[in-house]
Amino acid sequence: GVCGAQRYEAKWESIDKRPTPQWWVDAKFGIFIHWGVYSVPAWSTPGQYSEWYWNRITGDKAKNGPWWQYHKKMYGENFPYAEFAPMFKAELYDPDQWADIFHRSGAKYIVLTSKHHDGYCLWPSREANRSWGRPWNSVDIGPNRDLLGELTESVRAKGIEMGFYYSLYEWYNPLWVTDRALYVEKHMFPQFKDLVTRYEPTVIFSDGEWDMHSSEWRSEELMAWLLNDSAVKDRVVINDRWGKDSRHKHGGYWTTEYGAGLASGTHPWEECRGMAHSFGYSRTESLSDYKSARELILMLIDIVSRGGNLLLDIGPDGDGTIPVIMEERLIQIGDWLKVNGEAIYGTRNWKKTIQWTEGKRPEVGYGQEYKAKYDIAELTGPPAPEKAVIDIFFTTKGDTLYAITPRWPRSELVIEDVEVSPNTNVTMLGVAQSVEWRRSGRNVVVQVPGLSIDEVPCQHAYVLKIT
Ligand code: FUL
Repeated sequence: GVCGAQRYEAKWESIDKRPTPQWWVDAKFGIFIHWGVYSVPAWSTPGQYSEWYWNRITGDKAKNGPWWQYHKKMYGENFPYAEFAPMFKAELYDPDQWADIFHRSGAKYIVLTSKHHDGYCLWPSREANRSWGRPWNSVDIGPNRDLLGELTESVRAKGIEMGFYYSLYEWYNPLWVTDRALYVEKHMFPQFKDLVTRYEPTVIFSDGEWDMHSSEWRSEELMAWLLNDSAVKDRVVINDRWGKDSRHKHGGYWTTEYGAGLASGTHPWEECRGMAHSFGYSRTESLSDYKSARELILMLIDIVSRGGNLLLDIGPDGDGTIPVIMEERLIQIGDWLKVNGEAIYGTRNWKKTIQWTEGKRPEVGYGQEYKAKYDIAELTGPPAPEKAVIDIFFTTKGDTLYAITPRWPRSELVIEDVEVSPNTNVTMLGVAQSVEWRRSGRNVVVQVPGLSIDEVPCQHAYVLKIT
């Protein structure tokens, strides 16, 4: 290799040794975007993914299930999914406005669906048209715009990293259905290389690892190309969804989905989920399905305190607008991060993390759990005794410990088992006045500043910085 440049072999053994680029581990908060032809019907049964519309109507047809019933009623039984493509107009799409919202949310990277399982591409992919035998990308049918290219430019102009979700497989691609080896060779390989070469994404969120033996995907070969020979080889971050059943085994960072995430940051990981129950926009969801700003902010804090990243999804409408509730939630998270971002970005988990492993957490999921634990207890539970040790999330950076409390602390806050020195200084982020503290055995007792309601630095959670 040139000047000792690292080269990877086309083997997971070799690829798995590649460290995740640090920018991503430091970034902590990204925005996932599921947008495509499915954003036209934008419909799901309760709790289901709207981006699966085509697959669900197909599956429901024989048994006259709810997805098929809806489709038949709205569009008629002879209306093929492909007919949604000309209806996907994105007529109000303003990528600069999207990028502005993303910037205000405090997110450091974006992951857009370049192509979901329906095979429709948001950039002018020649391979899509060729293997489908009809226009099947956003330049040739529907919006007549390079939706992905335009967003990439606007997002980068804001200093935010741009990445793509890319589904290896496509439910009904004619080539996939007839000859999988040829699909990989003539469709997937050139298409993926075109995407990477043209737009130079710094995150690849691969998906769709089902249905074949790992080796048939030849994904080790594709990754060796990405990490050795592409323009983004040094900066690009990859996830773990490569090959059949590879999650938490191969590739880069580990992914969880509408899950609890992992217990600690010993291996880079990221939890992805929407603000309600779907990734693609579902018009059937109402306010009560959406997480509150408080729930989302606590979710971010919790994940980061366990060394993970949050990739929070939005589902734009087929008309190109971001539903206002999603916009508002992003801005609310950004407002919190403006004051407290230093306790999130670039941090690592502390020695003490809450030991939740994926699947071990209560079924109810993050939002309701946070509600039960913090909000409801706060409103209806017995008043916490003075000097009570309350739930605290921790992050660290260098010699600094950040203690993040999910409610305004009582007059004294006890933080257990902290190393301090006589030079230790304690402040609260966003508060000018200094914070008094004292040792008590192995604990630090912090005297919380007495602020009036208009003096508190933010809502939802407060950060004590112990240096
Ligand atoms: C899953 C997909 O099937 C979902 O539709 C969504 O894209 C999620 C992030 O990954 O496996």
